Amino acid sequence: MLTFYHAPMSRSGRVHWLLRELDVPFETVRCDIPRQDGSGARDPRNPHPDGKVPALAHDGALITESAAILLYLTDLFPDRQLGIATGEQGRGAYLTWLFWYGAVVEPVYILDVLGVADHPVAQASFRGRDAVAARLIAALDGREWLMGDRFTAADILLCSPYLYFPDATPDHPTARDWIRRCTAREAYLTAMEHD
Ligand SMILES: N[C@@H](CCC(=O)N[C@@H](CS)C(=O)NCC(=O)O)C(=O)O
Repeated sequence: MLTFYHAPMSRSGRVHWLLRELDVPFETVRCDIPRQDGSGARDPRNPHPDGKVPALAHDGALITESAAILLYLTDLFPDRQLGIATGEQGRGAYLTWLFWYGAVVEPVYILDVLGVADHPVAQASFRGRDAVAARLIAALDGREWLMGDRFTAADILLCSPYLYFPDATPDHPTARDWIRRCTAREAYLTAMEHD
């Protein structure tokens, strides 16, 4: 059984979306979390070591970190074709998108909000918003999804910051059309409705 620790309107929304895409049985534990406005608190039912969401429990294993959970799930259900399986062409690119998100994209946007994205150390380590946008736009040029013809969890993860912070969306029709395609998916709309 899959147990999903979730707080609506948070990073766990992308795991919720993937679970709906996969269309597999799962149990949801809706967790309270401390929110930026001072509301909320750590939920004792949440097994995440930092009290955060998302977290996923499966067969005695606890998986945390959005990208790790998405990869775990798409590997667990390869028949659903929402990831790129080991041995399949494109596996390297798929892993690259997922890891690039956590290692570069989130830090870039957080540094930007903090107003220090132009610091030479930030630039040397992560580049910046323009580089993130350029890489996405180049990858999507003439393609429907990041992995080409197949919608994958990489699209869920990489489009997620723009769903929460629309103003950060790269100002380019290729990016805007991709986000529109992502948010038109039935599973996304179902997840939103449940939240
Ligand atoms: N890198 C983590 C970040 C998880 C994260 O920061 N989640 C936020 C919700 S958006 C949270 O649970 N915050 C509660 C807290 O900081 O205690 C991931 O992507 O899974």
